[in-house]
Amino acid sequence: MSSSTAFVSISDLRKGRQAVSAVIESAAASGCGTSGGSGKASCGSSGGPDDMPADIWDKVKNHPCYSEEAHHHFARMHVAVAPACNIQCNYCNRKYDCSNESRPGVVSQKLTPDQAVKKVLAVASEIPQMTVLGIAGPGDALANPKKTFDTMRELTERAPDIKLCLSTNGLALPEMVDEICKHNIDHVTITINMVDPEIGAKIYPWIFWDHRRITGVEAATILHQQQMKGLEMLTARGVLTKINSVLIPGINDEHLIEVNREVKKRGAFLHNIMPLISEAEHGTVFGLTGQRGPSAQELKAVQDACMGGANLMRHCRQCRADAVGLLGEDRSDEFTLDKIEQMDVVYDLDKRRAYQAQVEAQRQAQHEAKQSALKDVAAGTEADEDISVLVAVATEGQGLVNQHFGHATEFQIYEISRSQALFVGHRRVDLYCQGGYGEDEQLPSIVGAINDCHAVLVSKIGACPRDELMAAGIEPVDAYAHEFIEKAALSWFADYRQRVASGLVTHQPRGDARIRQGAFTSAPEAVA
Ligand code: CLF
Ligand code: SF4
Repeated sequence: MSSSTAFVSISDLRKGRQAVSAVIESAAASGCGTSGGSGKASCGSSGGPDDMPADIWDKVKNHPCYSEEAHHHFARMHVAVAPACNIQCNYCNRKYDCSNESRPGVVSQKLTPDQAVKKVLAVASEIPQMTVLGIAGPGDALANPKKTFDTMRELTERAPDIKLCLSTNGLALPEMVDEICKHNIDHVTITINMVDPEIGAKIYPWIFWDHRRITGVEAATILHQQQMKGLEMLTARGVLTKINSVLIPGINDEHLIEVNREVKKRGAFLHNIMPLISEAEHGTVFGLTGQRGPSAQELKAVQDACMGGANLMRHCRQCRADAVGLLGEDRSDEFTLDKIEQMDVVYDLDKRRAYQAQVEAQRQAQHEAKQSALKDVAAGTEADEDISVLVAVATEGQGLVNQHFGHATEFQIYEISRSQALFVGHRRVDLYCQGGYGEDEQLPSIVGAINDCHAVLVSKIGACPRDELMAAGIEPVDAYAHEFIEKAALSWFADYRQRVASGLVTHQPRGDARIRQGAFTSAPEAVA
């Protein structure tokens, strides 16, 4: 790994956690007035067709979770038909229902299979780039087999171009593999947080198994065995599997490296390591006992330590169990049952295919722009070979730098060096621009969220946030508006390296950043 983003090791982080609060507080102290300026106004998820067999590429190329490239262009939706769960995780509380504050285990509207099918057809007619239907909770898809498979069966007939996907904690998986294959469900996510039942006992207080509740290490042992068996069976049947792991600092952080090894051995296609979300107000055991989630640097350290093992997914948004839209946006409010009743639903397969062909062309153009920009950077100045930086990007989708700083609710984070432009995560933030004016009190939290970045690429930015970012050491860049993200980031990086080489700028490492808790997500198993 290269120098400036060669983040400290996991144990270093344990020894002396770098607090981001100091940065955030200092940014707060230097607030900028009242109404801001023009702020008013490797193979795996990043792999392409050359990295995998054609039949696999065909399965992932328009699946926004299985392909990082695809996630800029194609959408997914979830239908919340699976309320029950057969285990308890210490990070889950499914009692809440608050559509303003989506968080693990929250869902707005539970559906019957008939309602779910109606909703899928409605979304498919409005959002032709929606290519994947997932069942991801709000409980466990396979703890509700009838509802899950009734929905899938009907959709296979009525929406044949939509890929089917489900996520599960794995307890009931081995017994369901035949049924999964019968319904042509090509993508299955299993949440695996441990391969050591002693660690599992700290995460799962109980499971419901063989008509009784089982606790402790015995429960975790059964869960572990079922997860491994289920994964092996799916691999043997050619189903693409993704493993989700929730990173719980002090409990399974370093252990996830072993999880990565074990799932790779058993044929997992992707490994998605996600931060624990554990605010006290969520009412989860971890939330109430003060178990914290990881910082951005801690999450990246574990993900980086897994490089070379099972391929990593880093673009997960920990979606709600009723999410609709591109990853990172949530259009579920547009498709409530009462609104669907008023809609003129026309499922036009040809129209969908034609639209998706255009989207695919855009995806391909983005891919080519990235390859060509990489060549240019590699051919550039020889100075500072080892420089590697993170940049934040404001985007509304299509793989473009096409969002104003003040309109961003998340920033996408890319790691840029001479040899790569790699999506490594996203950071959720509060809107800076509200009601047409910049909200200066939001700036410290935005700076805290991207504090590990050297630059932020936006389509436009006002004078006030610009000054604030520069004071925090983050370069605001609007020179690449409406260009493809990787091309823009690599072009900025080439310029940055030249400035470093000429002595205009001194390259400095950045600090840690804060992962915002409690945003629009659903249960970690409820999610894939
Ligand atoms: Fe849904 Fe999951 Fe299928 Fe995707 S989500 S069931 S694989 S269609 Fe995707 Fe959402 Fe992350 Fe899941 S971003 S939480 S990985
Ligand atoms: Fe069940 Fe998922 Fe909640 Fe865990 S996170 S208790 S598996 S619904």
